[in-house]
Amino acid sequence: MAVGVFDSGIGGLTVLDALQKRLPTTPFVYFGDNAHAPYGVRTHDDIFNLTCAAVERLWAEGCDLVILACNTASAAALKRMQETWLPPEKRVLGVFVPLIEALTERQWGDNSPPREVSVKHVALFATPATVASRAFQRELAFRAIGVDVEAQPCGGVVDAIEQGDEILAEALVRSHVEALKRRMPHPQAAVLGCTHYPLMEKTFAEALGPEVKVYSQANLVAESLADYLTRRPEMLGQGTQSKFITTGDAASVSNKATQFLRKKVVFEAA
Ligand code: DGN
Repeated sequence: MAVGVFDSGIGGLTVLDALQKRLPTTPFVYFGDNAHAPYGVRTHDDIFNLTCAAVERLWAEGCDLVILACNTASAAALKRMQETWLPPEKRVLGVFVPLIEALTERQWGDNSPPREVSVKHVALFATPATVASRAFQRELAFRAIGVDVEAQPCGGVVDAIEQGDEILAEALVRSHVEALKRRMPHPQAAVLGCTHYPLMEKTFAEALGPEVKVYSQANLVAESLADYLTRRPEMLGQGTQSKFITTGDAASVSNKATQFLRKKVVFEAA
């Protein structure tokens, strides 16, 4: 049995990379829905249907546990999947909870009532669909009170990164940070709520200034999954090699992914 990792495209490879480093003997199956990416500008119904289809494909690969590495899917589809669609023997986990647990200094699975936390002003950077879903604020409200969240939809950044246009990506990140700072001049923490943004972490950090703590997801998700698997060892895969599948053109997705991650990645057609 392998652990499934889903993303709308190649961005989730930042999460997979951290997972592989943290859990080197666990096999993963990565599913990139490149034929339908980007998700960030789609309707919630569309994102829900595409994410369910991807998760079913990962079940066919034997993955009873699937991580939605995609923030847009975690934000727009996960709750509905868990409430209306997911059979009890399967698990689908998203990327927001580990991040919010870190931000609110909670242990994994601590479901005690919301309480005051030291961080009061949080900047969220994400795709337009993630921002519109308000999923981050909803999850945060289960755990913390009195936190002011200012969210910035970062249009254009994913496309610029995928096209390898670093200059444009940097300029867009700086202008999104400036736009947010006009509404929240002194955030204490910044959350990078998109798979692609870890690659721009330095630019975000520079534009935000040294007093802002930047939370990037990949390592937090890897730590949280490792913790989850010590509690549910039957979900822990073993034996086989990791595999990469895509709904897009396997050769061009492999090229793009290899460039994106700066190491060789070979995709097969889904
Ligand atoms: N993977 C998406 C996310 O984390 O929000 C970004 C790419 C997209 O589909 N817009």
